[in-house]
Amino acid sequence: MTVAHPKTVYLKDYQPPRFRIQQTKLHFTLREQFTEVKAVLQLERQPGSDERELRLHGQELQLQELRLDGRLLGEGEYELTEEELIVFSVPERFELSSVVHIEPHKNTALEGLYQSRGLYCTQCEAEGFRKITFYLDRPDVLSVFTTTIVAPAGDFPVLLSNGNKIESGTNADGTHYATWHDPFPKPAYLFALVAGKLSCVEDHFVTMSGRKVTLQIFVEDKDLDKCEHAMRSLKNAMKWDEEVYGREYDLDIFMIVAVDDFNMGAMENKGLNIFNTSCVLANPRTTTDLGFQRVEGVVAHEYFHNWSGNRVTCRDWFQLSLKEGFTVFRDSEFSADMGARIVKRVEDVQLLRTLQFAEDAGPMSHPVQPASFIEISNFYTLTVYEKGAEVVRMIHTLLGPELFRRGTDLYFERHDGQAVTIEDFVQAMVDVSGRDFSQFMNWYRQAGTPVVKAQDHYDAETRQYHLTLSQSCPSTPEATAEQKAPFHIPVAMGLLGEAGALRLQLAGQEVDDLPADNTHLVLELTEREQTFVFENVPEKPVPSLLRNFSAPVKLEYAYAPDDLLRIITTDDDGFCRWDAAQQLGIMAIQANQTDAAFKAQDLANAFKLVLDDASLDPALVALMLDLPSETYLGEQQAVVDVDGNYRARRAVQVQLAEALEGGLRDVYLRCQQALSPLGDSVEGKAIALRSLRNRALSYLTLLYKQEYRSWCERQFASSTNMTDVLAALTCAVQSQDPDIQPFRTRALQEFYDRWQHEPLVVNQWLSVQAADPGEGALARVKDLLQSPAFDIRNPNKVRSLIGVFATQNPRNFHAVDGEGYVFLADQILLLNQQNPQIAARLLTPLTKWRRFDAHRQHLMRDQLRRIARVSKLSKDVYEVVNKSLVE
Ligand code: B3K
Ligand code: ZN
Repeated sequence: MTVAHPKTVYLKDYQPPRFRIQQTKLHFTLREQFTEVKAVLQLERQPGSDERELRLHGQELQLQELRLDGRLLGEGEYELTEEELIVFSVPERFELSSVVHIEPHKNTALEGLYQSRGLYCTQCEAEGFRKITFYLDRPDVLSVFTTTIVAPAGDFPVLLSNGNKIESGTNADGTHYATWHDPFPKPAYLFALVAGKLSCVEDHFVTMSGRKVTLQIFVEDKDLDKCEHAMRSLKNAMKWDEEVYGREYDLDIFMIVAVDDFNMGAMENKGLNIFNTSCVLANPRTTTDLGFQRVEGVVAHEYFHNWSGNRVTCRDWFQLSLKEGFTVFRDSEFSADMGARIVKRVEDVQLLRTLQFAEDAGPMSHPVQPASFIEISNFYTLTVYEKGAEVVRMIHTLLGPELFRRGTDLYFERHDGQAVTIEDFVQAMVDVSGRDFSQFMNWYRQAGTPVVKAQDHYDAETRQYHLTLSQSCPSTPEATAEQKAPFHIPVAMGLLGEAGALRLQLAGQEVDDLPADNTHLVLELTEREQTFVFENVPEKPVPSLLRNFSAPVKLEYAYAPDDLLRIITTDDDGFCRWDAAQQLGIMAIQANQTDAAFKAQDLANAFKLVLDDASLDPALVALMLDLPSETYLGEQQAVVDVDGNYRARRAVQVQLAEALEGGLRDVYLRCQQALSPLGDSVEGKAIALRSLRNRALSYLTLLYKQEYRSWCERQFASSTNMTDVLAALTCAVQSQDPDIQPFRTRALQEFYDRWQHEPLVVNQWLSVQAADPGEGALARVKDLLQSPAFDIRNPNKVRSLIGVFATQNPRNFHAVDGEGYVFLADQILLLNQQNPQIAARLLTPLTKWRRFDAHRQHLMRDQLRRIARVSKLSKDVYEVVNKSLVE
């Protein structure tokens, strides 16, 4: 859709639907040139409404026939616009039947019904169903669907839709058909259809009430060896949701289909999840450990939606976080339970602090419950998902696990089968706890990342410790800093003495009422400034603040290096330990840039303690040894110092490698030894060891020594799992060692030759090169764009090459000649018509122009303006470009 001046939709304008659709009967005939869709809808006016005019959504549909209660409607009885079908006069209860033609093979936007490598599939969320048939395409219209698919039996042996298959058979003309019925009323965005040549892996799960559910994963034949992990993850997720949330699956069958061309990770269609191949296929030979973890998380996420999203759905799209924030919280706790809890937490926080905080501070900043949008596809954001999950996590922290569970029980029970709001979710929490959440709602309604400043004072005479917390929130498009009301912020904390955690006694508390091990507290900051006084504090403590990242805020406290060392060595909160290492890393990098007192050698001393601490999980050690990314460093600066950050970070890495060489060698060899009996296992222990070993290798290859070059070569040649192979290849590409170049060239070629027929592996190969910080990377990316390894119609390839270049290669993307920006804008303009959702996503790095120096600002804005001038902009691109150009 291209619209000259797209209109803004507001939450405050919400109106309930005027009609209900009791039954939806769909009949698809798949033909080579077009698909015929017949829809028979049983409609009913909402009680209390006297509306006679019926308006249905519909886009790019060729209407063939329209009948009301069986009578063919004449031209004067309805009107067709670009976006609607208006039937001028309808009775109270009636049947509307329509026949339309659509052209899935021409659908490059991958929204609605489209083809991916010959396979028919759908993506309807948020507003794709209107590209399939005329309908009330809004989440608060729930209907019971029966779907028949007719297609040539030879090319499309598998025909799937939601619910249970109730009929199938063959026709004399070589076609066959299947009819599916879904007994659960659902909004149209959860509709799905798949037709094609697919193979299937089958298993089953017995639910807590003893029902046997058939589980099927459909993939191309060549991928049958990559389904085991997804199946295991699915069964684990089903069990976990029963145990942790008391939620049981409700149909007799649960299907997953893998497709190659998909705009995002996966989609939770009722009973028939459709997945991007990248989020379902996994085999150690082709998939990294990170890939395995992603499959586990996404499979669980989509499964969890069956309750948080499908059984209880959203009233309107402003409530998106109702299902997404909650479901991300659920999947992240699931992953934490399946693997290393602290590692998962750190990864989530890294994502939030580098990318969501940047979104919150940029021109597209919006509340978790947005107040308006032009194109809803632009609001599937880190704010709605990740910050939304943090907000649910805070409710969990404030209520504790038992009350929280009572709250979710009440929510599911009260709203089963309904389309509800974020307020309904919070109300359930209020009702079980009796607590007041009115101030807490600011988290949903105000955008921006709050800043919490902590200051303290210790009085040795009175043995009192004063901790003063104050909060503020920067201006965002919807409100200035002054207009913002204070947030209700849970600040989890402890106090560390020289010999470990101190007992906490707040002023006014009786010692006898406190448990002996009272070393952890959740303070609730609700005012702009509050002071908390602790009694009987025996020594000046180091505060351990925002434990487990208890709120999505920026915490400011003037830690001295020694304070951070104390946290790193004695805190029992893994997040605070990791964060303290990050802060030391920032100090060392800044010192490199400014010549301050804290030196890389001091950091090396701290890292040595980490390396030597046998009690730490190797995966956490690997994370602690990783310096803050260039992007995160930029986040801490008023004006991002692109070149300085790259140079200083690299310099500190080299100094660390030099200072810690012996320790890193030991670690590499020790991990290698520990791994040998584990082979290519993808269990937690092996994953952790590989991550630490590969961290060591990445440091050692910065030393430009023959010995480590040969370690790298050997690892590349002899490993049989993709994690280790790709880590070695990445080291060769990232290290600027001139003597590693011959190996690098050879390895890249060998890798491609070996894996060219595995698209997901080729994508990783594209990404490694896209992230190459070296000179000439852009030219190589452009060459790759023309190579058979790339295809601009495939979103995974676009993300792997163009997306990675623009987001993970700051040095080349932000090159002073502006060529990186021109390149990105060129690609966006190519994609604008073809796939608007992907085009709009790619814009993100350019929208951050305000964060850079005047020269780069100018160049970035030039490209945004160049895009804005194009007359046929999709709504998606129009919204992002125009919002980011607002002065
Ligand atoms: N609900 C889908 C996202 C749909 C995005 C549409 N543009 C996947 C998920 O969050 O589970
Ligand atoms: Zn989701």
